[in-house]
Amino acid sequence: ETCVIVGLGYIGLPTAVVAARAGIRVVGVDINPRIVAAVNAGACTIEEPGLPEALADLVAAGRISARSEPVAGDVFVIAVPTPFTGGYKPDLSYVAAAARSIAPVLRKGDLVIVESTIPVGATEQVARWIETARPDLACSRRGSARTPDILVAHCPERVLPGQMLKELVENDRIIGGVCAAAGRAGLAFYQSFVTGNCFVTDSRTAELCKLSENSFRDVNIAFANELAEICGDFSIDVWELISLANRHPRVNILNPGPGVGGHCIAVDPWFIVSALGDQARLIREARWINSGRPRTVVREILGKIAGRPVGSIACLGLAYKPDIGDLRESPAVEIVEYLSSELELTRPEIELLLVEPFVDRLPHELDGAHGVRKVDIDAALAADVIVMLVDHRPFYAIKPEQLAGKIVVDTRGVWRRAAQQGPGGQTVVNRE
Ligand code: SAJ
Repeated sequence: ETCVIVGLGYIGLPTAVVAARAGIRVVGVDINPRIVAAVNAGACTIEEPGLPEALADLVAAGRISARSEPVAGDVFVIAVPTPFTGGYKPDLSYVAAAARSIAPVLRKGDLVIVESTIPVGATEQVARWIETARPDLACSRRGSARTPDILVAHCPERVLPGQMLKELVENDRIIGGVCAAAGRAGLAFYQSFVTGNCFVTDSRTAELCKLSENSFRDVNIAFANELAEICGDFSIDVWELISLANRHPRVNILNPGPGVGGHCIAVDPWFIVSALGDQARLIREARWINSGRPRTVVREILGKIAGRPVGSIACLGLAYKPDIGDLRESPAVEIVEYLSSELELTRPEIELLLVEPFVDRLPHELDGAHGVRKVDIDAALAADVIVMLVDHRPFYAIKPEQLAGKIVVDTRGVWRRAAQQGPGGQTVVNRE
């Protein structure tokens, strides 16, 4: 069996590895010739633990190869980005281009799976795009009981960056066929390398299922962020509040923070809101709350330094979440951008010291930003103001004593959470 994976990015490349490990012959396709050349040389182009070694072995063994144009195969997996355009509408142009690029090589009986996150109805649209390009082949039709020439299904990825190789195999999968036969074919494909349970449904349910999962997380993080803002006004410590509320057996409040980053949770809810905003009021509001967090953090920093002599501000962390070097849609980067432009206008003498142990150089968003400089943890600790933006493991080594006399803005509650475990935290009255 040959599987052609279109898009060798964050999902396509690790999927190629787990499929190849299961004995499937994998041909990866990418429009970027640099990625094609790198993969064929066994070099990994994305950051993910365990991936470089696994990829190098499988390429050397001839089980994965890459090219710029699709070739004939049995299963085609589309794993290209679906960004959003200006009006928060999903941009399906990469998915459309991928569908059209495989159309010429499709043969009767082939299965086409869209893994990219897409709005409701888009898998049916993929079937129509293929049919327009190949009028000689009948594609899956919604609700049809007949087995078409080309089977089209949606199987959203749901892996957590940092744990992809494990989660791609162990997580349960939802397989949505445009028609029933496509669902059955998709099931057989995923069962060949997934050890988690595979559930078959229709393509629309699978599409909304993926969007709902990430919206669920976004709404819950927004709840925590809203509590943080309420607590600020009442002078209550939100971390203590949440840890106490979570002592209730049916309450599990997430962590507030500087905002929600990454390429999924901050994007996918818009795919629902842009289609049906009037029905998706809670999801829309959560998005506004979370995307407003970086500005709130900058206001807090500016408020704390107002009228005080400050030479430098250290920002700890730039990644979108702990212990990885992924800066996509990172609220920490956004905070540094805002802060640097505010300081340029009002306090141009203040230097911004940026610490990010998981990347070698600053992201291009910060090219030319006023007063910024990348430093290590020790140099950062000399700053007058310390802003904790990402709770990377190396930052936990910083002791509260090292912060004495400094202005501290801790958006992740790192030092607050540590303090709660020691004296001065909550009083536990043991009734036994
Ligand atoms: N965050 C908080 N507070 C929390 C938890 C997270 O502020 O209590 C922030 C993080 O700091 C980060 C953002 O939310 O900026 C998102 O991080 P995450 O770890 O929650 O999720 P992602 O974006 O890395 O991956 C998500 C996952 N989806 C869910 O957990 C429902 C993953 O399973 C999906 O595969 C992935 O999106 C995706 O590709 O859609």
